[in-house]
Amino acid sequence: MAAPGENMRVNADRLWDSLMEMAKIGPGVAGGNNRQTLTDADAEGRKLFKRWCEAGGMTLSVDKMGTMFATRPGTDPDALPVYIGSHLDTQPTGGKYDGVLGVLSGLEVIRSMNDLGIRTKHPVVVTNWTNEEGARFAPAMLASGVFAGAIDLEYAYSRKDPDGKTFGDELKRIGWVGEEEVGARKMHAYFEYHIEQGPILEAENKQIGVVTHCQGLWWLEFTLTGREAHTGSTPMNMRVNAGLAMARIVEMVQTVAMENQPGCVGGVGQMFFSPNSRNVLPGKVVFTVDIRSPDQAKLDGMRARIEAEAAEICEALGVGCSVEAVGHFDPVTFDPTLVSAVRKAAEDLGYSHMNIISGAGHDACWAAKVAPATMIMCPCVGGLSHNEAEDISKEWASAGADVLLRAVVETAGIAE
Ligand code: HGY
Ligand code: MN
Ligand code: MN
Repeated sequence: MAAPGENMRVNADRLWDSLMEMAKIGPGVAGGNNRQTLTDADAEGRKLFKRWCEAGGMTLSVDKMGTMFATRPGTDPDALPVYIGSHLDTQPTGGKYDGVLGVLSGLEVIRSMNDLGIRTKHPVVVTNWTNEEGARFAPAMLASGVFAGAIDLEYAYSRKDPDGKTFGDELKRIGWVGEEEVGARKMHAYFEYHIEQGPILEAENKQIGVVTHCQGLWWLEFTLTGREAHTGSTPMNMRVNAGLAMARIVEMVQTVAMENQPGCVGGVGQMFFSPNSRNVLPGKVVFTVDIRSPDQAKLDGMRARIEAEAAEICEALGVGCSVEAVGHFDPVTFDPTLVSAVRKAAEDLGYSHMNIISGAGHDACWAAKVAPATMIMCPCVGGLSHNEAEDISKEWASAGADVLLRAVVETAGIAE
């Protein structure tokens, strides 16, 4: 019998089966998932995760943002827990692995420790953060942002989805308002395992991303006010065309991002026209600009330039323009000790690995504000994510989970 921890690997088949089981909940239309936060599908996924955690001997606690914390006790009840977290909510046309891989790999770490008879000094807690995606209720990483004290609970409860439903009402409707104060619990360390959602690891043929940093983000929500008018009978020189202003701003965002290369991105993923009728010039256009960079000065410089040039574009067209920052976090540097634990685990396991900066935002970015935190990444096919065709291999999935298991056990300490 190997000493506890010697043959420390997860059960790859069991992890894969759990991923495929969860993927059946909130199916998309093209093989992915539409399990948006606080929908009935989200509630069903939560129930399944709760059942699995309890079957694994864990106890569940829920906070006032609905975030789920499943605890496996350690031998030292006074020791702060080591957390493993990510999210079960998906984009409307999401993949089966974004977020879910991290939560279910955390569960697999617990299941594997149970199988291997490993007892740790620090407790280990697996976390499902509410509303990581920010697709239905902006901003992204909402619950972890409240947990880190960066976002106010009442503000979070007030956020509205496109149908005007509030976060607070929807959380109550699905029955997942917990008792626990958000952010009351303290962490010894936080790990998040996630697909890369970009092309680098696959292109470099590396199994493991040792995540050292995450780029920062601004979500700038523009509201442009034009004049509703007939698209046929209104002469061109009489138009107050908010749609044209929006088009010029989207083009300008592209220009600003390209002029700030390398190391930044900018684009628009969502826009609303009102009244959104084919033969009515829009009276109102609302859209969100998403800009990101690992460089703080570049990120903030892009924001300032985009807001200034958008105002000029709108003024020239006589279009009203207001902008609100509806999402933000600064670039993140992850904890060097935990980053080294991840790198050592990959080396001990003989997995190819490289340092990487996360392009996407994650709950780990907020966790890093209140505890030592870091991330592990695995490749994804073609770097594709936020697309139902998002794909990974079972081998990629379990390699990262093996690294997670070893890094967590190393950090939580094997009890004598
Ligand atoms: O937007 C992001 O980076 C994350 O997917 N919520
Ligand atoms: Mn994610
Ligand atoms: Mn995502």
